[in-house]
Parts: sequence; structure tokens; C-alpha cells
Amino acid sequence: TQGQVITCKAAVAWEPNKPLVIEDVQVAPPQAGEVRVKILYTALCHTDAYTWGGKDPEGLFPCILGHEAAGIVESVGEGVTIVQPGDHVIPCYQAECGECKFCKSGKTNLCGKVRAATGVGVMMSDRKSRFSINGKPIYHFMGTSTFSQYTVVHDVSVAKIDPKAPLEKVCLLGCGVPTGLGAVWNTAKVEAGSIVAIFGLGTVGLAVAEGAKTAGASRIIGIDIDSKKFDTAKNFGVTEFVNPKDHEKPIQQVLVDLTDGGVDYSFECIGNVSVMRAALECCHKGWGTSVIVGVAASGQEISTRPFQLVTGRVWKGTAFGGFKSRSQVPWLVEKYLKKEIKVDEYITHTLTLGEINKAFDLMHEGGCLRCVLST
Ligand code: NAD
Ligand code: AHE
Ligand code: ZN
Ligand code: ZN
Repeated sequence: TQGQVITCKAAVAWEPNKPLVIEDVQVAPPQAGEVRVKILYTALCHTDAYTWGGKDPEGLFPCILGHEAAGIVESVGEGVTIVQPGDHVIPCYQAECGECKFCKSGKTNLCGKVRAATGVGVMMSDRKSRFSINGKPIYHFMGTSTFSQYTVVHDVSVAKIDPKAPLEKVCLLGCGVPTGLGAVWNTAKVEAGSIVAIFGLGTVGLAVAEGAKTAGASRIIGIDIDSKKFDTAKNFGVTEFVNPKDHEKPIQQVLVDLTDGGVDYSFECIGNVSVMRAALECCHKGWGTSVIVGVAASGQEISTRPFQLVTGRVWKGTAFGGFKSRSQVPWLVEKYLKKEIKVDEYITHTLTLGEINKAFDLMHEGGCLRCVLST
């Protein structure tokens, strides 16, 4: 198949909110600096639902969504040395080139090399898509487009992993789990003994709990409007549960009262701007730090009284938990193989690519964390 167009099945999002359609899609060969990957397993993340729902200013249609996956390199374009056919890989929506201003700064995991193209659904070299249906281009998404049996990614957007790792599990290390763990370890740098509050107990929030537990947090308070979330959350390290619906007072006040003045660290893992405000305002005066992890809809803005920051609270955000993708995803895979981090526990459902619309429906049900699709 090397050098040839591959026709395969992919789930195409033709329009926002319209069911995805499994189509025969032509996937062009990888050009210089590109890699064609046979995707074997892909999970759904809330961000896919967000873009599909028309809430993403970068969402273009028709497109192939998906960004939490694992597969095997099928072929590589000219000049690619990072991987070779047969390598087991995890596509990385946050690239790592090692050479750009961002990568060299040592201050961020963001990479600037291909971001201009991945934000507009095309490849960097010619600003074109490698996906088409009978000649009509279909946009890429997040530089990954994993809801397809084959995809083309930039070589800086692919992490080579240990072939011993089960791809049907480690596909989760493409987004949600690292995001939560890294929000704690890299972005907040939570110290032992800290009081932590987590808003939203989906996969990302639970991974924050797991990260906080390993960091030695003394109290891990989980906040969710769905009380059923607490049972599962306990297994990930949440020690106390608060449902805002059980309280008359604003949730930030409830937390301040529970914690003698506020928490040391809070994490917003929902994408709701009023909750982001509450998450900042439940932080302790003088040092409390709040990390925004959730992705808010187009047009939404955050606000608070500046006095909150003047009096020492810190507002931060995180992308992919601050992990440098190509160098650290393989390390996370090793940690999973050594049983130092959970992955299997987040997988509540398994379906096939053909059942993807059912998988989107499941995301709105409280009992679903991650649904892994086999392609
Ligand atoms: P999810 O839908 O599984 O979890 C969200 C949880 O929030 C659910 O348990 C829900 O019951 C709860 N919730 C909703 N409204 C609430 C409210 N008002 N108060 C309290 N709880 C509430 O989603 P997920 O896959 O875990 O993703 C969480 C968020 O993180 C999404 O916005 C996603 O787009 C974002 N995300 C960001 C990054 C990043 O790099 N920054 C990476 C992955 C996901
Ligand atoms: N396209 C949206 C923003 C989406 C967003 O913030 N994405 C997160 C990852 S979510 C993964 O589930 C991220 O890492 N952003 C950094 C980046 O480089 O995209 C918008 O509002 O335009
Ligand atoms: Zn995601
Ligand atoms: Zn870079």
C-alpha cells in the first residue's frame, strides 16, 4: 500500500450535530514529514462531542474527528526518521518538534511547528487535506482524525511506544488520562498534604484525582452534579463528595466553609465558565491555585473580581496536562505497563467504529467514562 491511495472506512461528521456517517474515504499517501497510521483503537473524548456540537471555533465540516487513539505506522513520507512502518504509535494532537520557539523555551509543552495547519484541518506542507471522498476534500481535526481506519499525521505529532503495550488500552494515553495527571503533576505541581477540589468527575477529573492521590494530597474533594459519580470516584482517590444541587449557598462558599478558608488547588474539568469562576474563588487566599482544564464553548468568557488575584489566588490553564507529547507519552505507557498508573479502569464501554453514534450517545450517560472503538 506504500505510496498508494488507501480507501477505508471512516466516520465523517458532515455537519454539526448530525449523526456521523461511515463512509469509504480515500486516504492519500503521506508526503514529506508525514506518517500514515493504521488506527486500531480510538476512544471518544468530550472534546470530540464539543466540536461535533458546533461549539468549537476551530471546528470545520465535513471532517473526521477523533484524537485519543493508538495504531501502527503503515508508511512514512520522505525524510521521516522519527518512526518507520510497523512501529506502534499514539497520535498526539499536541505536537513536539523540539526545535521551535515553544519547544526550545523549556516553559511549555505547546509546539508551534504545525499548529497553524492543525487548527484549520489541513496538512502543513501544502495546506491540503489527505482525506477525500470521490475527490471532495474532508477536513482533518486536531492533526489526528482518528475516527478512521487510516489517518495521516505530521511526524512531529506521533509518539512511538513500546510494542508490548496493549493498544486497546493505551489509546487512552492520547488525551484524557495524561491531561488529568499532568494538570496535577506539571501544571499545579501539587505538594503532599494539599487540599484539592475537582469540579467534574469524568475521565479528566478522575485522572486529576489519581494524580492528586499519588502526589500525596490530604483531602481530595470531588464536585459533580451527578451523585452517582461518587462511587467510582472513590476508587480514583476522591475522599469527599459535594453535589452543588444539595446546597443553597454558592458552591465556592460551601468549599471555603468545608476547608477553613479554601483549597490549595482546584481543577475545572467540565468546560463551564461559571464553574471556572467558582473553582478560582474556592481557593485559599494568599496561595490557592486554580487550573482550567475544561474547554468552553465558542464565545464564552471567564470573569471574577480582580481582587481574587490581588489577594494571591492564581489562575492557570493546561493543555494535555503540560506533557511534552512525543517524549513523555512513551514514558506514560511504561508507567502503565509497570502498573504505576491506571488506564483500564477508565474504559467502561467497548464498541466498533460502525457504532460510533451509539458511543456519542453513551457520553451523555453518567455511567460512561471512556468508550473504546475498535476500527
Ligand atoms: P465528561 O463529560 O466525561 O466529564 C464532565 C463531568 O462534569 C461529568 O461527570 C458531569 O456530570 C460533570 N458536570 C457537568 N456540569 C457540571 C457542573 N455544573 N458542576 C459540576 N459537575 C458538572 O468529560 P471529560 O472527557 O472528562 O472532559 C472534561 C473536560 O475537559 C471537557 O471540557 C473536555 O473538552 C476537556 N478536556 C481538556 C483537555 C485539555 O488539554 N485542556 C484535554 C481533554 C479534555
Ligand atoms: N479549538 C478550541 C480549543 C480546544 C482546546 O482548548 N483544546 C485543548 C485540548 S482538548 C483535548 O481534549 C488544547 O490542548 N488546546 C491547546 C491547543 O493547542 O489547541 C478553541 O476554542 O479554539
Ligand atoms: Zn481529548
Ligand atoms: Zn515545536
